[in-house]
Amino acid sequence: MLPRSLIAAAAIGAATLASASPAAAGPSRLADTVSTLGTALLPKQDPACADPETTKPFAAFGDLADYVPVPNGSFESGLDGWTPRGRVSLTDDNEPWKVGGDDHTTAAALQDGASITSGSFCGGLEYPTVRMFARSEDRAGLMLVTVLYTGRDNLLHALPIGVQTVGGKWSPSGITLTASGLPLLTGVKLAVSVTSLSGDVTVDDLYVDPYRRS
Ligand SMILES: [Ca+2]
Repeated sequence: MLPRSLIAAAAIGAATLASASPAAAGPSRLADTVSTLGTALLPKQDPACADPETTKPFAAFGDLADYVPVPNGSFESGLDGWTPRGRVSLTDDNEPWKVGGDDHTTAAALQDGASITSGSFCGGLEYPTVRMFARSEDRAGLMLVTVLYTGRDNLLHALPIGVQTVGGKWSPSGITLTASGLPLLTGVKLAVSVTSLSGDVTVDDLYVDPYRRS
C-alpha cells in the first residue's frame, strides 16, 4: 500500500496532466509510475550533501544557473544506476552539443509509456529544477519529470514537477519550477524520474538545479 504522500503526489500529478495535455496523458499511467518509484527508498538528509558541486551546462542557451549532474545522466555508462521500466534502450544519438563531454556518444530512448529512475544523489530541495536534452521520434512526444525525496516525515515523496512536450529535434527541455508550498529541505538526497507519456522520447544529459528561486 502506498504512503499517503505518494497518493497525494499522484493526485497532484493528475491535475498537472489534465492541464498540460488532456487528450494524450492519463492519470493512471502516472499512478503506475509513482507506485513503481515507491519501491526505491532514498536516504534522507545527508550532511555530505550540503554543498554539491555544480556546473553551468545550459549557459550556451542563456541559462546561467548552476546545476548538479544526475549520476550517469549522460548515459555514457549505459543504464548503470538507472532503474528502467518498460522498453528503454540505448542509442548512439547523443545530444549534439555534448555538454557532458566531447567524446560522448550515448543517449537513452524511452518507448511510449516507459520510464527511467536515477540513483540517488546530493541536492537541495528548495525549488528544484530538472533540465535535460530531449527529442521525440514522433515529433509530438510528451514526458513527465518527477523528483523523489525523503521528507521530514521519513516517507518517500514523488513530486511530479512538470509535463513537457518534446519536439523532433534535440533541444534543452523547458525550465520546470515546482509549485509553491513545498517543504524547504536542503542537503537531501534526490532522485529523478522521466516517463514518456506519449510517443517515443530520447533523453540525454540530465541535471538538477537545486537553488533556482525565480
Ligand atoms: Ca550522452
